[in-house]
Amino acid sequence: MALAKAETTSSQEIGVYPIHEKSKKLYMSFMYVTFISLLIGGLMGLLQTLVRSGKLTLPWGIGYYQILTVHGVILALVMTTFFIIGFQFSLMEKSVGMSDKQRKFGWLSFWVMLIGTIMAATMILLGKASVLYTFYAPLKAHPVFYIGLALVIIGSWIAAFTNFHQISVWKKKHPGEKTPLPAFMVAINMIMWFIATLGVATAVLVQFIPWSLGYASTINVLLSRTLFWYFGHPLVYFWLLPAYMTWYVIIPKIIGGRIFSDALARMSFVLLLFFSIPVGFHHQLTEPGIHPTWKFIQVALTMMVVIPTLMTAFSMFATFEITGRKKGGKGVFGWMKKLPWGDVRFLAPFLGMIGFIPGGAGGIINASHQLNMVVHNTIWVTGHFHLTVATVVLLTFFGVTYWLVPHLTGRKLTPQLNKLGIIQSVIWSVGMLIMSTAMHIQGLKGGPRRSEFSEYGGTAQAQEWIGYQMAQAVGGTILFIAILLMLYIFVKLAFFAPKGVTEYPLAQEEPDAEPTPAWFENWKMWIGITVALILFAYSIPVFDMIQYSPPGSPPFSWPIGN
Ligand code: HAS
Repeated sequence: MALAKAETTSSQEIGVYPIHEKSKKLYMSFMYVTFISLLIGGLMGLLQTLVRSGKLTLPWGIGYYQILTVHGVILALVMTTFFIIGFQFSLMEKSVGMSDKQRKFGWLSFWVMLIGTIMAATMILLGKASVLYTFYAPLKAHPVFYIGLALVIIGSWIAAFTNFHQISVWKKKHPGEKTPLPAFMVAINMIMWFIATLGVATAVLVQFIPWSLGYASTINVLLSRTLFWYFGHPLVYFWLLPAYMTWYVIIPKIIGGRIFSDALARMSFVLLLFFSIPVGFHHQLTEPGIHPTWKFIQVALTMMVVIPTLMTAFSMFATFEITGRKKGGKGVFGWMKKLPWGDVRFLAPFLGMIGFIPGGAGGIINASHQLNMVVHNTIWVTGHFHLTVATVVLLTFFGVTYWLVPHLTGRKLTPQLNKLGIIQSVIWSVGMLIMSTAMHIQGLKGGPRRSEFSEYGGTAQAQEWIGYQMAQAVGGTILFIAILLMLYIFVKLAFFAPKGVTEYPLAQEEPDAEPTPAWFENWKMWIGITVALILFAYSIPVFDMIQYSPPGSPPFSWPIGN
């Protein structure tokens, strides 16, 4: 059928391709690494809260910063990236298909990332890279740590370009059609990821590796941190966007509804692409050497990134209400009763959405320059990101696990496992509520982040913090119980649950949906605007950092002399 020039087909069947048996092994491999990482990282989290409560001293000379680095790197960088790439590959295969050759590249990306992870993790465990996940200069790690991280990035690029290839092959076979929504979303996330990782890859290859090998005696600290945060903020959206994919295209199907608006979903993803990258300075508001005008500009752009998130919240409410009313819900809130509260595939992500209300509000506080002066480098920030990544994102990923893993292993989520999942989600939420509330309050009282237990010479202010640190240990312990429960459910779904067919729940558009404008397929325009915004926000300050840099720093390592 010929298409009108200004618009593409409105209604399109999504998810028509089956997932090949060979692909299932690949995606499960990503899931195994994810859940092993959850166990290791979670255990380190528990140890940290216990150490900070003053009730535990680490044995065998293990350092606090060593376990903090394992915790951050394994959970924030490894677990998330493996889950996201595995999940995104599955979305891509369902919506645009995957060839044997593309699958081989999928495996290549997996192995490159895994080898990189093992290299970095070994150095951290040997105590040669206690530099935390932000690896701020002038703290220096062993060169193998940086090379390992570079491999993880390269592996993820292989995945990104495989995804782009999948779309381009599909588009050749479907001229004039819009890219299926899940594939469109994956493409946006991977374009953002590729552009963002260019920053951290530059820092690692040009600054850190030569410096750690001794080829360069000093490092430009401000530039390295800026390149890190150029990547570090889009990193948090790289975590969030797969959660949004789930909210937009999976949740409607699970609750028995349809996608609220294909065009709105695409628009929010495009806006997230624009505004996720040129905002890294909101992590560096206290950093000297960056002119306040550029900080102001990047803070203004940060506030813009809130818009697509609020569009997402609006879309979720609309999906819930429309579906609830179609099912007979009456009155102002009667539709809420019609939502499937007993289905863990819905409940876990929903609890994540609730967590985003305080988590997002905290983000806006962080981004407000004056308020940032109060909370920066306090444990408030740790509370913020445990609400966002460890609640919003992770509970959504758990929600995905309940159907994706049995779909891939040919098993079924039994009513008992569903019930256990509900218990898990509630325990997780309670643990996180206790831990992150205590972190937020302690942060407002000046409690620092990234710090071991100390009474700071008996000062009254530090005494005030101890109660909150105890509460964090209670929350951390509850969270660890939830992790063990999640691992039990994962193992059951992977190996022991009864055999059967589990649906891959992809929602469809409303049959009479408004057509999605054709210009959404204008990738050159989206990438062009993104690059223009980045050049605007970063060119002059980065030029200044290079041109007027203070003398660089020699390396420091922890423990001293390491
Ligand atoms: Fe952040 C620090 C600002 C979102 C993660 N952030 C961090 C760090 C991490 C992180 C890991 O401006 C620490 C980095 C480090 O180690 O130093 N953040 C923001 C802002 C947002 C934001 C403005 N952050 C996130 C997300 C993350 C994340 C998402 C992970 C996934 N963040 C900052 C700043 C700092 C920072 C500063 C630096 C602080 C410092 O000084 O160091 C925004 O994107 C937030 C917008 C969100 C909303 C919420 C919308 C609500 C929704 C839920 C709807 C609910 C429904 C259900 C539909 C406005 C979508 C309701 C149903 C019912 C029935 C009620």
